[in-house]
Amino acid sequence: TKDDVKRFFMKNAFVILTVAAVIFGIILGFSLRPYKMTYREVTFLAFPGELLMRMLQMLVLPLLVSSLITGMAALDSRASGKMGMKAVIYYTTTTVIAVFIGIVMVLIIHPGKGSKDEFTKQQAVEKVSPADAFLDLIRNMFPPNLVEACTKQFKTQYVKRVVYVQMTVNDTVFTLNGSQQFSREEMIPAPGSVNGVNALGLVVFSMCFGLIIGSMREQGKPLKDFFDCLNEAIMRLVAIIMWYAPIGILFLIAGKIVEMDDISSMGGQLGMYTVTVICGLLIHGVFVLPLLYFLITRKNPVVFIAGLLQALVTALGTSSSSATLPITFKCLEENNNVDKRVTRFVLPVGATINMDGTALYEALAAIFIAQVNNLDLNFGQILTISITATAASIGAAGIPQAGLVTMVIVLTSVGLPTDDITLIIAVDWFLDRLRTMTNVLGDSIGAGIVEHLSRHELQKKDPEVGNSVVEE
Ligand code: DAS
Repeated sequence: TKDDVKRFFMKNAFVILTVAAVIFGIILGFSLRPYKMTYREVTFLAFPGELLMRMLQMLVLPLLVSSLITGMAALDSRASGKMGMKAVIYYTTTTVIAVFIGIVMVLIIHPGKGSKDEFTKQQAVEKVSPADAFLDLIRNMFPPNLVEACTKQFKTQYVKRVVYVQMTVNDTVFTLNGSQQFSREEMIPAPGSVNGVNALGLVVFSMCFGLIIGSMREQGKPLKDFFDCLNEAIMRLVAIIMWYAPIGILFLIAGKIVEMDDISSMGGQLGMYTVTVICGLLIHGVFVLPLLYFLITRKNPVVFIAGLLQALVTALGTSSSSATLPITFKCLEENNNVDKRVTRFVLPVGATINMDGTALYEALAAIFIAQVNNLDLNFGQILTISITATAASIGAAGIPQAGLVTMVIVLTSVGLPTDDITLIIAVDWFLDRLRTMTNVLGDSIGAGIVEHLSRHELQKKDPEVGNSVVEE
């Protein structure tokens, strides 16, 4: 009947609009390609998409801080300790599985044929020794002071869209678009930094701060209520932005399709490499994660993933799991009814350090580069790659092409030429979107699994009525 259709449309409006946006974005993109638009015209075309990115990025840090603080304050230290342990075990397990899949796929398909002649060398990438990259990671967990964490601009330039014109590696000077000069800090996103701000530091601080407020009980209530209210206000802002998201995604995708190189320019090896990455991400995202969800929760993973469609498409459009975070919250809490005390705790941490897609990709790409250089890696080197790929994915920020940059750690750990990252940059804008979708899927399924495993603790305490039993 008419109101059935109306109800169906309202319930699934976002999904329908977003999928339609992707389809129209692709159609618009391919219909504009023959006009060979200039860089400026493409920027104008993608402008509505840029606005969506900025709106979401604007919300990420207040959302991350307020949700983590309220999430931690809602749980007592024992419950959050247990939940944190389950989350860390899930993150480690799925990331190791993802790395294993990446390595097996690249060894089986063997896309690298030991020659580079078909690749057009574009630019070199700055050498970063694994040691100082790791130190950066640890250092960024403890910002010198909160103001510094919030304001210290790492001057992070998203490694995206701009085409490297020439990069001299020694004096680490980068020239982009033929004019601006950027220093190392500006080009290599500090591990865990989002929008130029040290999200990793804020995650660590917010978790500790939230736990302390929770332990202060009545005395901490004003602050707990403040952050609860802040979180609620931000989520209402997200609800408004979600109506704009389909428009933004349409133009993001159209702009990208107009801008991308001719698919035919992708040489045989690069084509096979792309196929290998896609196969690896599909096995992990379509098979491993849903199976894990089903085995642990005994619930239908298809229904759970259908509720995430809006977030997955936003990840596809923005290629940033941090920018997608607000939408991921909405999908999990409203479509999949995951307990807020779990999402507020697991999602911000997951979006910052749990990146299965990135880990799979970095291990796979490193071995592909070895194959292209005709280097046979021994078991020890492959083990080193799997460890550094896991660490690099933890260090990668949830911003576009962060995984491409932290891959420098993986390559230097086994003495592979970091310049060869340029061989895969041509397809990275596309593969980044797929691995970001895998990252968001991994975080979301993690929230579902952690909620299921913590259902006993959660039943004892209900956030609506605080930690005490219901007043008579
Ligand atoms: N784009 C990153 C993210 O947002 C992933 C990556 O670069 O590997 O998750």
